[in-house]
Amino acid sequence: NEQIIAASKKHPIVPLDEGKAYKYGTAGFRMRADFLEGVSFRVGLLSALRSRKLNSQAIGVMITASHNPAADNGIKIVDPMGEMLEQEWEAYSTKLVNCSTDQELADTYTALAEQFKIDLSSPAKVVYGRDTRPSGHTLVGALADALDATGTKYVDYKILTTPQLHYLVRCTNTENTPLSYGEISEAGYYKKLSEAFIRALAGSKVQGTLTVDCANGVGGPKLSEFLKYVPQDVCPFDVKVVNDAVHRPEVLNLDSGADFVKTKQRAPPSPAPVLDARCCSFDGDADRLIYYYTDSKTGFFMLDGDRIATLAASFIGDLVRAAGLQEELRTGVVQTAYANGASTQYIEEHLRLPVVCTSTGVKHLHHAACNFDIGVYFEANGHGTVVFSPDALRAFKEKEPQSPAQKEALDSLAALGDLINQTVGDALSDMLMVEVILAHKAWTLKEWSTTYSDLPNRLVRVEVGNKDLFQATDAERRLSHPPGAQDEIDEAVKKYTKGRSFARASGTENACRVYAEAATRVEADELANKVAAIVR
Ligand code: NG1
Ligand code: ZN
Repeated sequence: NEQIIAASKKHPIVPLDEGKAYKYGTAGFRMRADFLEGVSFRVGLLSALRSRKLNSQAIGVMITASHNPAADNGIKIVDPMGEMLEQEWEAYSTKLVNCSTDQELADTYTALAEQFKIDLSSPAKVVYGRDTRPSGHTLVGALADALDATGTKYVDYKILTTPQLHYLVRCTNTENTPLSYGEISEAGYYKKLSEAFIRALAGSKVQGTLTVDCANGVGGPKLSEFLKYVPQDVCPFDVKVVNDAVHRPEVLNLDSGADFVKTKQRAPPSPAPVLDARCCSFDGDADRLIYYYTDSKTGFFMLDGDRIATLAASFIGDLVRAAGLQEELRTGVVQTAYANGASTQYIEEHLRLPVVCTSTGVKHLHHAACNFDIGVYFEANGHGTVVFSPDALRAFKEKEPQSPAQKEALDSLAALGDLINQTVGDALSDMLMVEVILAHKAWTLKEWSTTYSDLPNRLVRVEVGNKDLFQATDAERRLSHPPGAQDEIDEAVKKYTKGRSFARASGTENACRVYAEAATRVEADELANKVAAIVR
């Protein structure tokens, strides 16, 4: 305890304004970086406890603020299989971070250890990485001091994308087991992906050039590194990496990246859009992906998370049938209420696959996807992946094929199982998946975009006095509080053809969000405004 107190003095916590507290939110602790040094130290203490609680398995810590401005940063904890921290422990980290003195901090740490019967002399291990933000350097210093003070072993992987850190955590904890996930190194990640990419293409060729906007974040240098692992003679893959100025931290996420493209509904101004070029954008820590192109007649067209989910579900659904596994394996798609209604209808009626709707936040989607043998999940903002159950992975490798076509389908499925990051949404891995599917179908983005037409929709942010008054049920599609609000919304929605609308409190901002869709642009806007007025 003496050691913890002494180390903590070097990384004091910044008191917040009266009535405010630090909170482990949807994406861990996230705010202006100057507040985070003490937070990082305390997250180190918590990770050490969590590792000891889970039989000395390695815990991950990622330092990133994703698509947020360069002056922000964030800290989140990764559980042993590469999944998000268990929800109950979010509350313990919030508690530890909000201790007001070093003594209270040491006491709370000891009390948690006692509560969970943690042997503080047992081994503990933490692995961590950070994005390209300059503030990350100080934050990992504070983290390492906490790990030293608690006798925890650690590996500093330096600069990584968020999904790379998730990968490394899973590899570390599955080494030499039947669940082994890959070589425990950044190079191991590239080798696994490039090898699976070539296998999944199975001779199909990627057409034309792909331009990848990396939001001037960590995805740029990592994508360039990955490309060195793709032998151009075997597998020609023409990628133009743009917006990769990581040596200029002030331009991180500035007028670029997946969040810019999705919220502004236009291509990054730089480089100047080239007509019909196949383009995609990563976000600042490379866990979100959005595709788009600019057509000479119809202008900008975006293929977001909903489109990626439908593309993946359609391709994988066909493979499962071709492999004769449709009776054995349950395939499904998980979305949130923000998914365009046309995409849901397309999946249910055209692809004939079940759709599950969950609350906002990737951990909810991931969890629901794991209830399927093959679970495709994406948030509309481009964060998502496809998860395969152990039964599914076994079937791909062990089922006896009855024909060459069946063998081909099984091999493709096995390759996708290796290509698609099983721990978390991964822009690089998802991009390779999309490229494989487009190559197999010999589709351009235009052909992909004609599978269904989005319903016109509008998302508005409504400032409210106290957003906590707005409580939602039914996967956030209905308001239970304040009383009467939902009845008013229902009345408004009834008047519109194909109308759908809901309001909920944001989990990341102090505001409510209203979403509306309807048969026409005018109606969608009108409905959104009406519901916003009900909430305001
Ligand atoms: P909130 O603020 O709870 O709506 C937003 C995004 C989510 C998710 C989280 C975490 C929308 C409508 N919501 O959540 O999709 O990505 O941030 O980053 O885009
Ligand atoms: Zn991100």
